[in-house]
This record gives sequence, structure tokens and C-alpha cells, in this order.
Amino acid sequence: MKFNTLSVVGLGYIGLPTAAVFASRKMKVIGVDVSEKAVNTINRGEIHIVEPDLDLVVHAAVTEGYLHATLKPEPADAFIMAVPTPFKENYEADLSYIEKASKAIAPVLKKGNLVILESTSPVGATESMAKWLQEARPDLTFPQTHGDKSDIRIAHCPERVLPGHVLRELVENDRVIGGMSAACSEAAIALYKTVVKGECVVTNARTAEMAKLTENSFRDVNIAFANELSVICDKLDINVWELIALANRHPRVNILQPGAGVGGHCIAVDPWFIVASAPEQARLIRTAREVNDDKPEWVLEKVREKLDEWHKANPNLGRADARVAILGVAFKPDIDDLRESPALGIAEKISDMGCKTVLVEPNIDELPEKLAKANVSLVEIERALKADVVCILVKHTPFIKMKDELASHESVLDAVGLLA
Ligand code: SAJ
Repeated sequence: MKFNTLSVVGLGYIGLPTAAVFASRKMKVIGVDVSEKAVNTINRGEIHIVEPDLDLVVHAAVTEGYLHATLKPEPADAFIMAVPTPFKENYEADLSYIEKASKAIAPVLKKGNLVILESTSPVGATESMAKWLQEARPDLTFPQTHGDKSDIRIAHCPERVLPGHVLRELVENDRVIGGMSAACSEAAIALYKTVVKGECVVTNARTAEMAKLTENSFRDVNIAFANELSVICDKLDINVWELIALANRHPRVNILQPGAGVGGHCIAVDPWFIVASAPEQARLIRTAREVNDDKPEWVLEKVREKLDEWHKANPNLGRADARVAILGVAFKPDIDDLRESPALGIAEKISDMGCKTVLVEPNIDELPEKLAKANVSLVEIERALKADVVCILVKHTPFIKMKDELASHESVLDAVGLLA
């Protein structure tokens, strides 16, 4: 099976690197996005997201003519959907982006096409996508009714790349291939094998959907265990990082690290898709989400305690005189991504406490609007060290390099074990 053209629908953190990697193998790639700004940026050979080396790959792919972006879908041999799947207020997945993308590509579909859903999705989403496509194109046959003989092949092949390492992981990671029929899986493998060095492992679409949710839930539950331990150890006056390092010396124990909470758009979201599908059964997964979501509030409580200590030592000064420094607002170390960041939420609440607040975030040049409006300023770490209370919320490498200076500060709230 040969694919000459590929269309990638959704040119965000997953879609754009995917499009660029296929284009770098000299496949003609059509990128589709609803954002005119994203489309124009890419067509200039530039990028609108941050990911190491992606700018170089996109620039080469566009200037060599293998990648172009468009607002309107065009015919292709294969389509990869990489659109967002956020959750709604009741934690159910919002499939409206998949539905809109399906309706957008349906008019250009033709016999022999392969459509792959890569977006992280609740169980059953691929079947829904197939249904939307079938409703829009009754002249074509689909795997849900025609199995291996269908005109259109459909599969779910979840993305599993780690932000910051996307270009390497897109090629090296194993892929789960969940075809709606054996022929669908075969077609999907043929496509991925043009770029993927990892193994392509075949299953059905529902299991592939659940596999992705399971991977992120596994990590969420393990982090929740670490976060719960940190709260217990604080109560029992034990250093949790030392404790975890000791326990991890056991050959079958591998506990992750406590932190300020779990952020990003994957691990803090995907477990809810399992909970929403099986609310009565998913007890541990739900509790883990709640434990991780509660962690920022616990960190804030510790900041209040530090401020009370400061107040006792400076009874003549008021809250507005207290200087608080926040180290890190990204959702994890060494990235600039602030989406769903627990540290960002904590920083906003600290600034609401009425103290003089400064913030150090080496990966951004400008503060988010809410903090800027609250008169928080972005400063260098040297200035932050002069604050009365220093809160370390993200373990960025530049902060690790300042470990000695931080350790000698008299009031540090270390949420991430940088000083441990
Ligand atoms: N975190 C901790 N303690 C840890 C590890 C992480 O508190 O020991 C926190 C981080 O600070 C961050 C959050 O968890 O706030 C999530 O970070 P992460 O590095 O665990 O994961 P993501 O969201 O960047 O990427 C995950 C990855 N999934 C797994 O590792 C199972 C990635 O492979 C997925 O492709 C990605 O989700 C996704 O797109 O679903």
C-alpha cells in the first residue's frame, strides 16, 4: 500500500510535528487548521508552538515544498486527525472538534482513503468518527458496516509523545494500531512504517483508545501516590524525597515524584475520560485525580504558614510588606507551556494574598495577563532570593544550579524537592 499524500488535520502540539516528520521523509503533506494565523505562520516556514528543533524541520519541509498548510481540506490518500479533546464541565469528553473535523474532511474523501484518529479519546470515539463520516458520505462504504471490504479504512492510533522530546519519540516509540478491521490496521501500519522505527502493535480501536487513557492514568495514580505520601510525611516530620529514594531501592518499587500538582493537557485530563465512561467502577482513578487536584491547595496552605512565621518575626509589618518570590510557573520542568499549570494557579492565588510578589520563570519573556495585571513582576533569580519567602514550584534546571544559594535562604517552601 502506497501513500503519496497525507493530510494532517489540526496543526497543534501533535499535528504539526507529525506533519513535519512525514514531510521530512519526502511525503507530500497537507496540513489543515482552523486558525488562519497558524496556517500563515507555517506557510512562511515558521512555527507557532514551542518544541525543540521543530522550527528547523518545518522550515525545511515548507521550503522544499513537501508541507503546506490550508484552512480548507484537500483530497489526500490518508488523513490523520490530531484535534483537541478537552473535557466538559461534567468531565465528559468534548468530541465536538473531532465531529467538526470529520465533517470538514468528508466532502474530499475518496475510495481507498485511510482516516486515522490520533487525538486522545474516550472509548467509542473512533466509532463515532466513523459514524459522522458515514452520515456525510452515504456513497462510500465504511468498516462498521463493510469490515475488511470497506472503501474507507479507519483506525485509532493514539499519540504518545512527551512534550520536549516529540520529534525523537514520534519516530522511536512503539505505536498502538487500533484498526476498525484487519484491513484498516494493515493500512495504518503501512502509513506509520514510513516514519516509525518502533514496533506497530495491532489491536482494535476500543482497546487502543483505552490503552492511551490507561498509560496516562497509570502515571496519574503513581504521582497521586507520591503526592499523598508528601502530605503524610509532612505530618509525620519525614523527608518524603529521602523516603521515596529509599523505597525505590527495592527492585520492584518505582514511585514517581511529589510536586505542586499535576498539570498539562494530558495526564490531568485523560483519566477523567475513564471515570466518565465507568463512574462506579473507576474509584481509584477518580481518587487519584482528586488527590492531585487538591495538591496546589495544600501547597498554598504551606505558603500561608510561612507567611504567618514571617509575620510573627516582624509583628510591626503588615501582609502588604511581605515579599514573596515564586520560582517557576510552567506545568513541568524546562518547558514554556503554562497550560493547566498548577504552579500558575498557585502563583495567581499568592498574588491575590496582597503580598509584594515577584516571579522567576526562565522559559518565558512575558507574564500571563492575570499576573501582570496583579502587579507581579518577572525577575531574575538573584532578585528573588532577596524575598522574605521563596516558593519553589517547578524544578527548572537553572534553579537546580542555584541550589546552594536557595538552601541558605531562611524561608523556603520547596514543593518539588529541589533542596532534598
Ligand atoms: N509530574 C509529577 N511528578 C512526576 C512526574 C510528573 O508531579 O514524577 C507532573 C509534572 O510536573 C506535570 C504532570 O505531572 O505537571 C504531567 O507531566 P508528565 O511529564 O508526566 O507528562 P506530559 O503531560 O508532559 O505527557 C504525558 C506522557 N504520558 C506518559 O508518560 C504516560 C506522554 O507520553 C503522553 O504522550 C502525553 O502525556 C499525552 O499527550 O498524552
